[in-house]
Amino acid sequence: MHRLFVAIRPPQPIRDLLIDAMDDSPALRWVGDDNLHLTLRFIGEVERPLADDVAAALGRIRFPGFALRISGVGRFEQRSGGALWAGVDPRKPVAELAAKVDRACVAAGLEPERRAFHPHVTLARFGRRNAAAARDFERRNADLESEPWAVTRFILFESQLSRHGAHYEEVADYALG
Ligand code: 2AM
Repeated sequence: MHRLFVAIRPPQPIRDLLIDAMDDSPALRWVGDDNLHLTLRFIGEVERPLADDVAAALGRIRFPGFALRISGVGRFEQRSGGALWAGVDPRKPVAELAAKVDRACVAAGLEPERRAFHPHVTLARFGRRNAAAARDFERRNADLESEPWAVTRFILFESQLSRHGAHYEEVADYALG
């Protein structure tokens, strides 16, 4: 089985800005440089033939390149804990690309994504007891902003889970424009 997702990878200067914003709060489990990305579609575990069909369907997507910037930070909270993330602006082209990616996944045989799409780059995860540290970070970094960068491709990643955390490998990449 292959655990797959489709994402945009911000370039190094943008990742550097995100890493610079991370502090040494032990309550927040920061994401490493290799794992910083904006998920367009989480696919989950699929067998090889379906993975190949998804990769082929993604290759048929035609979508123009666009500019994106990091803008603000936010939080997802669940009962077990949450995630701290950086937002992006504008959201419209990312949402349109994510919708196309979803349609390609459906054409390949996957169920459509039913959850609302909230474009974000996860920066840290935290346990329920550490939500205050996440709120504090959010308050201090409300005006986090980057220069715009040109989004010229998107990537199919395979996620390998281990005791040491998640490791993401590029399986294929797709040019925009
Ligand atoms: P996250 O950044 O908000 O945690 C690989 O797991 C990527 O897919 C992560 O960026 C993760 O989002 C995203 N993702 C979306 N839905 C997921 C799910 N149900 N399970 C695991 N990861 C998911």
